[in-house]
Amino acid sequence: MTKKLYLLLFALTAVFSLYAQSRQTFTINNNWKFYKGDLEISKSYALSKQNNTDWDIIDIPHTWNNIDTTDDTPGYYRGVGWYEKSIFITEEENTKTLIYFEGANQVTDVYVNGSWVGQHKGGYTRFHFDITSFLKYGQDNILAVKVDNSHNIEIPPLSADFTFFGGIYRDVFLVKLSDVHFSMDDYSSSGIYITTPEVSKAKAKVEIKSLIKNESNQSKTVHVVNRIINKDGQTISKTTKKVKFSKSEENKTVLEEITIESPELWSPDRPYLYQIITQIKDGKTGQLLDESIAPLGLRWFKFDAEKGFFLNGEYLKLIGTNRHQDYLKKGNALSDEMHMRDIRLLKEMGGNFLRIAHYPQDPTVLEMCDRLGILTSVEIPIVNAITESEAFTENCLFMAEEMVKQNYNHPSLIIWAYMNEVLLRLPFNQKTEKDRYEIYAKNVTKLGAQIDKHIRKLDPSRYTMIPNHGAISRYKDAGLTSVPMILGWNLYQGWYGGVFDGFDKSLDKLHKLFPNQPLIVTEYGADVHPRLHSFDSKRFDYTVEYGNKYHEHYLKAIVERPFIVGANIWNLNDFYSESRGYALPRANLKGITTLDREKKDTWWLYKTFLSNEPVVKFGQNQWKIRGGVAEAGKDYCTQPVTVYSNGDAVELYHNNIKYTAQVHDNIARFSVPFVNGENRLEAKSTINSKEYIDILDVDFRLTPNLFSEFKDEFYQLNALLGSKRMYEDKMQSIIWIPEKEYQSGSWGYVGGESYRPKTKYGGLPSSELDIIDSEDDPVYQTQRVGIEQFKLDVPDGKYAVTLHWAELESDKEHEKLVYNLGDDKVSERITDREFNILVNGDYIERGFNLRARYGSEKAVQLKYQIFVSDGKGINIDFEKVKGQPVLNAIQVRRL
Ligand code: GCB
Ligand code: CA
Repeated sequence: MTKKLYLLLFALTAVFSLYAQSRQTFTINNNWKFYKGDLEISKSYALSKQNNTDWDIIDIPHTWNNIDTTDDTPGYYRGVGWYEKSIFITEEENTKTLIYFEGANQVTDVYVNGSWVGQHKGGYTRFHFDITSFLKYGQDNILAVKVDNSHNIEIPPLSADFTFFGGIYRDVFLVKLSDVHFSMDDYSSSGIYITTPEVSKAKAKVEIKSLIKNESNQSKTVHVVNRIINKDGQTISKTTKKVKFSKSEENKTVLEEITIESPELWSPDRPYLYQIITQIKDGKTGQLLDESIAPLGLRWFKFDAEKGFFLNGEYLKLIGTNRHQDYLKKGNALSDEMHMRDIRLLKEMGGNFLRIAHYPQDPTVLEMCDRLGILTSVEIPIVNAITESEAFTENCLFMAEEMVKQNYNHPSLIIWAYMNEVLLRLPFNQKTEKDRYEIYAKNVTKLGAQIDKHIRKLDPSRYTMIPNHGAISRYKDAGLTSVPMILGWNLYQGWYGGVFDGFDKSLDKLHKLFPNQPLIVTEYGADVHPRLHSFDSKRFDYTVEYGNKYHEHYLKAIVERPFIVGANIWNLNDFYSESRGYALPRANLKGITTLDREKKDTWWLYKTFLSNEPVVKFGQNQWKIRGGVAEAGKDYCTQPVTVYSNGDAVELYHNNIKYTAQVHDNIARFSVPFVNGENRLEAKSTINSKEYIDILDVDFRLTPNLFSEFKDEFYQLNALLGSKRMYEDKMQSIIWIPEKEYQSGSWGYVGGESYRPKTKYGGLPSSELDIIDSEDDPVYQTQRVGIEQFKLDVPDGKYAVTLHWAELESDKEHEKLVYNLGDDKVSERITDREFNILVNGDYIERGFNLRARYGSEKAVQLKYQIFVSDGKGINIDFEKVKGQPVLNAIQVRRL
């Protein structure tokens, strides 16, 4: 809409509001009182007066879990929180007042002046209450809202790999309506439903159905005006319908059909949006009574199980991400702009597909997808399991209807989904409780079928989908795979278990098993901590390099197969998940951006492949402090460097030397001899006969191999024991490098082996452990067990040696790898250990017992100052008393 039109509308509304109101919608987000805990509500006075301590003043969006889910203590508050706000209501005639929530997690009760107005169940859909009859006019009114995010077996999700932040975490509005208005009673929808039963290049048929409510108790004649305006704000069609309400008649459905000749089509490349303005006007006075604006995107689409997806008759591979709605330290309480930013991030990457998982999100998400041209699916949060009860079923169906009706008018939306990996968390053992399991599986399928049928009836114009996990036969045997139109698969071969090739094999197997259903890879991903690196990366080490390998393989496999109609990376962003320990505690790190939306390498990998824009970008471009050991007889250390490019070749300049590499699958790979200190890398690539450049400055900390041949003065060594990882600590500006074995004249460990948790497949990696009292968990997550010595043949001088430990043998009951989609078996092993520590022959600790002194998984540091003389170097001995001595990391600094 143009500015002029806005002004005009605004002026009109202002004029009419002199004698009556059309719709007014405004937030009441600011200055609520908030109390964490439950209270008894009373009619006579405000809750906050009755209990006037412990109330905070907060603004909405708000959650009470943004901090307690990020700390070292497991668990987060799940219970009741009370919100209270006083609002002044002026004397107004014929005005309906609604309170409208975009979302609150998860059960919400609304009270006005101490009286209960209503309750809403479910944390991710919108809802409203008509509070007109509860209000006192010309007075202050007390709004009180009780929100409860306790575990509730009747409301999905029962469990899931994300934090269930409690609170009123999306905008809350007051809506003022005249007594004839579009009805929001239909599951808090807008009351307007737009369909396009026929679209082609030649013409488009548009159907506009509006639900109108007359609350005046009088007969009424109104005019319903529908206008379609194009992108430039010009009206291309206008229709008016006269509608009569008899005295007792409350609701009417008004249907309008409009044909647009030679329509502009909507697509990711050109997301052309019309708008439909629907107005209700008084039949006598012409006064505007209500008004609604909806986007109109004209497109048609089809999924083909063999050939893929077609939009407006043209083939389109759908590639994009999933998205969770949280952000660093904010939990799920985000501003509209923060939601919008994420969708831009996806578009900027070249993505054309978004799975809004695992729940409906803020309205701005779909608005942005309409505007930017991103096709979407939305789903209700039935995750992992169901409850076999009528109440649960009812809530699922209710949520499904809310989802469909509230999001009905978005052209970007093409798929309704429900039930994510619903046979992952089985309440009954498939073997030992076979009979009971089979009943459960039947109930799951029955529920799925009910939801599917319900959705198809509500909206026959879109597809339905169920995303399953990799245990294919479970879903097939239960009959669940024949329920939805599209099958989604969440596949993690090479992460939770198996190897990358297992992914390719699964895809081909799925196509054979389900030749008539379109297949989407609804999830795939690997956890990446952007500060962890390894040139010998392994699954579950959380390194950038492993994540890169994973996505390079998966992307290729997806692109090669037309029958894979689409794929969604898990996930656009890292997100909070309380049950996870990991490299960065309490978060799932499979995002291609971080919790604060720093772009990981994988984001660039996809951008280079998907985007039409020229890309030349260093991989590992956030890795500014590198480190490594000088090669024998040399004063440099050679390390791989990658450049993403959609050109044919890349030239790389380093220290006045030029290297050239061909681009394969969007990557040029180099080996660069890094010298101590500043290293400027410059990459050049010619794309469409223009040259593009990227520059990366690396601060390389060269560590001596033989101290005697090291040119620069030895300053510092930071080594991780039992590890092949490197960890960049930006805050302290240091790089941790992997251990190495001691050799004469050099440094390293003597004896011992890398810590391996005793599990079936090497199982629960220690990189899963949440280390207490450290922000640098990776420093402590690995260790050398049975270490005898750590030696450095440093020159004479004064040194500070810091030894770092954490006992990795847990003494706690952990719920480990909750989202283990492989089948690693976890077993606990508890050993006790005691050892003596000697530095250059002097006992500095005797009977050192980590667990006894500090407990397990707690970061411990001991710093010693040492004078080295007579060329003796530094010798740290570990003498075993009981069990095996360990060391997690060591720092040696010259003073
Ligand atoms: C899944 C789940 C998702 C998890 C993801 C993971 O399959 O659908 O909720 O977060 O795997 O990272 O394990
Ligand atoms: Ca919002």
